[in-house]
Order: sequence, then structure tokens, then C-alpha cells
Amino acid sequence: MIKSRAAVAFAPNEPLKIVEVDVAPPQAGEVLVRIVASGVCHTDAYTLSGQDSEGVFPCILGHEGGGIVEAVGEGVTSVKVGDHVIPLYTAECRECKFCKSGKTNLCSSVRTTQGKGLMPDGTSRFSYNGEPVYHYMGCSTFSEYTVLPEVSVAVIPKEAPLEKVCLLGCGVTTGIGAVLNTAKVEAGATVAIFGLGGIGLAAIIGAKMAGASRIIAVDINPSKFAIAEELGATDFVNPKEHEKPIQEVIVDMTDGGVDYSFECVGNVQLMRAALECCHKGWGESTIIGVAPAGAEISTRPFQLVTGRVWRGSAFGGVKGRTELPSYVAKAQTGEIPLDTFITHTMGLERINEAFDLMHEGKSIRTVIHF
Ligand code: NAD
Ligand code: AHE
Ligand code: ZN
Repeated sequence: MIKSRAAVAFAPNEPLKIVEVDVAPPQAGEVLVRIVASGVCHTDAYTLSGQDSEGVFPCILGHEGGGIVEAVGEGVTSVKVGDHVIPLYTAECRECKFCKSGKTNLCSSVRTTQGKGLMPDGTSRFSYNGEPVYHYMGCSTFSEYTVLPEVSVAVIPKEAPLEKVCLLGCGVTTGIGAVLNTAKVEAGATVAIFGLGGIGLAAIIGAKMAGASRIIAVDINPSKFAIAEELGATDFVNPKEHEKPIQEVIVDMTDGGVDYSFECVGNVQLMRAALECCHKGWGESTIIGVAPAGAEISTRPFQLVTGRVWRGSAFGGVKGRTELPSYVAKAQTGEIPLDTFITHTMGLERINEAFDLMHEGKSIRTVIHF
């Protein structure tokens, strides 16, 4: 057992508490990682809000981290002590039906226990005062030390600054990957991006990389438009400034609708708008935002009959162990400008401020340093 400073979510809607938890050693096929830095993603706030059907409390949130391997369990071969890693909430075992399909990044190897806040053997490595504390999304990066399955870490070059490339553990990779891997936006296409947080802004980078001719940035918080423009957005729409439904505004702006849209908020009404602003015959909308458990999407089936396509994307369709090193390389050359996303940095003891800044719309990403 080692001691680890961690931000524990003891119950939904309560501030995280910084306490010293006990961390059990990595078991067979597992690794112990010292977290150097972690971003705070809206999904952490979503789970803390109690709306996640997989939220188990008490737990250690956080899934956008970077760290260094401190110990490995029996039989671990692909990672060694001292390796720099990014934890993966979408594992990549390379052996399951999903990994072998070539059609998805949704590996099934550890997903069932991960959704219950447990390691693959059905137990937790974290405890506090002798009581179990649950894992989160297979990562729990709001802890100085965490334990992960070997298949849930991507090894990256030691030169890459962990306090920046941690953002590739979720938000930045998700937005870029959704555009390039899931939607496969082509050069010259028109794109609308709903929601300009870490995910939507990364989707703008993806659209720019793809050579989109027009990138329409949509947000109800106009303070997000400046960064969107810096990253390549060409048009800016604040739904609050329009009487008409926002899908109609975009259809009017684009001679019948966009080729691709992305919902990066988690609002089911906006998901409908994102689908319905797509062009008849070929427009494709990708849902990235996570809606509350129980929420449902709706539209007239006629929207699909007339050629629009509705898709979804998890972690941008990216297979982490194989593909994250190339994202890190692009961050190293500046092609993925991570600095633009990091609006705030702070120590773990201030982590609740990071959630406040997100809810107030004042941050893109806060990076927590350990
Ligand atoms: P964020 O809070 O940083 O950004 C959300 C943005 O949406 C804000 O700028 C906000 O002003 C804007 N917004 C809110 N309501 C709006 C509306 N009605 N119309 C237009 N804009 C609106 O969040 P984030 O970290 O960028 O995450 C965005 C969503 O993506 C969340 O639902 C998160 O859970 C989800 N997510 C999904 C994946 C995945 O793999 N599918 C990965 C990461 C995050
Ligand atoms: N537990 C949630 C599911 C939330 C969800 O959809 N998560 C995304 C990643 S969000 C990262 O910020 C995802 O990858 N989904 C695919 C998967 O396997 O979880 C709920 O609502 O039940
Ligand atoms: Zn996330």
C-alpha cells in the first residue's frame, strides 16, 4: 500500500475533498502510474452532477491525465517503469472482437468492470479509512498515484511535456478525431460546430486540418468566439441573437445546410438542431456531447429518409495505444496548439475552482498539477 493525495468525490454535487487515500499495488496486467498533470473535462462535471448512470461514489474522477509508470504488475510486457504514459478511458487490447474489427475504437476488454468503477478483477485499488473508493472511467487521474490496466495506457515520448499533452487523453483528441476519423470531413466541406469548449475547439482544429472551406462556430457564450477564430473558424453564430431556430439560421447561411456538423455540448435539443442544419441528401451530424442518463434524441425520420446521417463518436474514434503517439508528435510540432486550450493551471488543492471556472464559462481547460 502507498499513500496518495487525491481529490475524492464522496457524493454527487458535493465539492471534491482532498484526502490521503491508500493505493494497493498493481496486480497482474496492471500498472501503477504517478500522475504529473490532469485536465478537467466536462464529463468529470457531468458524473459529479449525479446524471451519469455509471457514476459510482465515492470515487476519484479525472480521465485526462499524463504520468510516469512507477511499478508494473506480473506479466506486464508493453510498459516499463519510467515510461511516460497517457491513461486511456478507451482501452486498446488488440485482441477483442471490437479491436480486431477494424471498425471501431471501442475495445471491450475492460469496459464492463470499468463502468462499475472497478479494476478487471472486480475490486478497487483505492481505499480511504479502510473503505473502498471507486475508480472512474478506468483512469482516476485526480490522484497523485493511480492504477490502470496495461491495455489502458499509451506510451509516449519522454520529451513531450506531460502538463500539456495530458489534454490528448480526452478533449483535444476527441474533437480532432471525431472530424478526421468518425466524420472523415473532406477538403472543401462546410462544417458547423456546436459548443466551443475543449471539444468543439478541437473539432475546429480537425476541420481546419481536413481543409474545410467554412467552419461555423456556434455558442451561446460569445467570449468563446475569439479562440475559435484563432483556431480557424470562419463564421460565428450565437443562438441567443436569433429569433429563428438555429438550424434554420445555418441552413439559410449555407444554401441548404452544411456537409458536416458536430454536437459538442451534450444537449439533446441541440443534437436535433445539429442534425437538421445538415444538407439534404448527404449532410452528416456527429454527436460528441454526453447527455444525461435517460435523455433521448428525436427528429422527424424524414430527416434521415432524405439523406442526412446521424453518428456518434467516443474518444474521436482513436485507438489510444496505436494512435496517440502521432497526436503527441503533432502537439510537439505545434500543429495541435495545446497552449491555446490551457486557460488555467492550478494545484490539486484548488481543483474545485477548476469546476467553477468551467461552469461559469471562463475556462477552456484547467490543468491540475500534482
Ligand atoms: P465545456 O463545458 O468546456 O464546453 C461546452 C460549451 O458548450 C461551452 O462553451 C458552452 O457555452 C457551450 N454551450 C452550452 N449550451 C449551449 C447551447 N445551447 N448552444 C450552444 N453552445 C452551448 O465542455 P467540453 O469539455 O468541451 O465537453 C463538451 C461535451 O463533450 C460534454 O458533454 C462532454 O461530456 C462531452 N465529451 C464527450 C467525449 C466523447 O468521447 N464523446 C469526450 C469528451 C467530452
Ligand atoms: N457513463 C456515461 C457514458 C459517458 C460517455 O458517453 N462517455 C464517452 C467519453 S466522455 C469523455 O469525456 C465515451 O467514450 N463513451 C463510450 C464508452 O464506452 O463509454 C453514461 O452516460 O452512462
Ligand atoms: Zn473527457
